[in-house]
Amino acid sequence: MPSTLEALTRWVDKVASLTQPAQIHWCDGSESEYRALVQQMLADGTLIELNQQSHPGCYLHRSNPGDVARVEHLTFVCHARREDAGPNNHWMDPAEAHAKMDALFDGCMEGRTLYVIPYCMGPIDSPLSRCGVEITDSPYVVANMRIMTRMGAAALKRIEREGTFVKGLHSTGELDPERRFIMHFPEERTIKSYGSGYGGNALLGKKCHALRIASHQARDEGWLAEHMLIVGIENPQGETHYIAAAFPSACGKTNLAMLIPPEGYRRDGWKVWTVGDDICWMRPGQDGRLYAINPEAGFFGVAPGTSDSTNPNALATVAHDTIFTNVAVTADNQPWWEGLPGQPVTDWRGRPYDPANGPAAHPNSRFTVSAKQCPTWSPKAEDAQGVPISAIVFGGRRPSLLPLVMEARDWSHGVLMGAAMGSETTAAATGAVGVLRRDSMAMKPFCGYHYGDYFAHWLSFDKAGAVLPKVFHVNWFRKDAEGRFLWPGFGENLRVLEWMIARVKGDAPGVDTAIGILPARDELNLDGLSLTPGQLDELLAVDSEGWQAELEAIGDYLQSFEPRLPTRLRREQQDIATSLEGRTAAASA
Ligand code: TSX
Ligand code: MN
Repeated sequence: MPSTLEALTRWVDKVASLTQPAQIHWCDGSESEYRALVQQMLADGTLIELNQQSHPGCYLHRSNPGDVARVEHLTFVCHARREDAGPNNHWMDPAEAHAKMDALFDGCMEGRTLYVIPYCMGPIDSPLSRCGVEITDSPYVVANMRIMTRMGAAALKRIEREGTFVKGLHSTGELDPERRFIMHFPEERTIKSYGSGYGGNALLGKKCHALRIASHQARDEGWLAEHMLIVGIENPQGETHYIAAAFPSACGKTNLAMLIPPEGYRRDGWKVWTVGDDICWMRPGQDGRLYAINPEAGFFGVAPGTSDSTNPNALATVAHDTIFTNVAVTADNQPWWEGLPGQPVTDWRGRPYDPANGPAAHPNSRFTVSAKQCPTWSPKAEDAQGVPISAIVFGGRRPSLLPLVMEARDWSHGVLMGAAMGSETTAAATGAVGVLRRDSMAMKPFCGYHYGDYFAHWLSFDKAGAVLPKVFHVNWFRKDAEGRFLWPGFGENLRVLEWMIARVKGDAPGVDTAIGILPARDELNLDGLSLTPGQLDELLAVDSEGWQAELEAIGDYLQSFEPRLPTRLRREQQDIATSLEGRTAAASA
């Protein structure tokens, strides 16, 4: 039987004969390799040096202006059977997709270097980790992958030992939006991405591998690959509870992962530990609890809005050794984006800043930085066993109806909460503002198979011997009748997390309602907040009529996953609808 290394070499040879590179470079992940790549990119203009006094080791990359975001309409999941992709994915026949991609890759690396990037998603020695190899012709991708994954010699050794890896092939191509595709072949554990240099489309370890391919592999192997942050909350007694949380975009996941406790909590000894800000892989351990790792080694975060008031930890993290993409720069060549003090002189495209051209930094501009630089980086983040998860949190941007926090009665109710979640669109998103977009478990763009099957997989964790986390839904974005945010959010969210932990420990009775368990008025610590009793009532109210309409809308949404919708989920939705009708009838009787 040929060794894994031979199989890998054969694949590299095959790709090289298709793409015709001038040379092949096997990445070892060393510091010297990284430095040489940076020098080469500075020389050819791919990177621009930033102010090395204020930002040592920081560089700016300006992408092609037409290549600044993920491209969902060009992202495909290629299962043998169309039905397996589900209504939540674009599907293409695998043979057709391979033919289409191989035609694009034909000769595309002529005169360029083909880089072979062995990488490990998760701590090198963790049984929860999985490896991959990305082939790319982009040195920018190599540099980013070195920050975002465990890349190089150690990963290659694990691949040799383990015998399996996800194959990812990427070329920046000619950046023609008409010739750009991100193809996933879950059954072959293969990714082919052409025509984009943007992070989510090109750093194949992240969304493509760790979510789309891994979600499918996780179902086969009995674990979960989720779009969740992981945060540890240490109380004054020194106990740490780990929380995994899923939010749609623009809800502040990175901010929650790096939360700074309010003054009084800090004084009392509360601490927050960051384990991950985007992806969570978890599976049941020997004791029946779910154990989680962050498969990533860095943060690929949105820059605009990151400031000393929203996320001081992130700002400290990116003060050195960071690659910035599509941010603006100041007169003294410091990186700049909307939300920071000071002034931009050059916008993200390299033009003199003119407000008439829109924001100075691209709204999707990013920082790529090693997680080790985060002041609150958890020592447990490198633990091979992962961290035990006490609570799973779902959330969304919901200006009305959804309370600040509610707890699911049991696991299947929790799965319904996750399936029903969504956000109202903000000005930043394309399309209409204030429209509710459902985004089950925040996985709409990332679930590599049929959502109905995915819900069934979630439900399957509720079995004998399981010690499952409690499930919650939060809404930091509730507004009053005048359109003002009711909840201060940010660090103050720790007050809500504290209640969750009290629930986990059996220290808060809560109030049972038709939609779940809510905090009793005196169970939330509001010391030092200027919240009025009326505002608290609004945040924790259950509007029966509003909820009846919501349950009907959830029912319609679930219907779209038939015939694969688990009956348990349908029953859960019907039970709550019935309970609401009963309570409304009782109230008006
Ligand atoms: O990240 C946010 N979080 C989570 C923080 C741990 N944001 C920013 C969202 C965009 C990425 C929030 N915005 C949060 C929040 O909890 N809440 C809000 C809404 C809000 C905005 C401003 C204020 C209060 C609430 N107050 C003042 O500006 C003074
Ligand atoms: Mn994400």
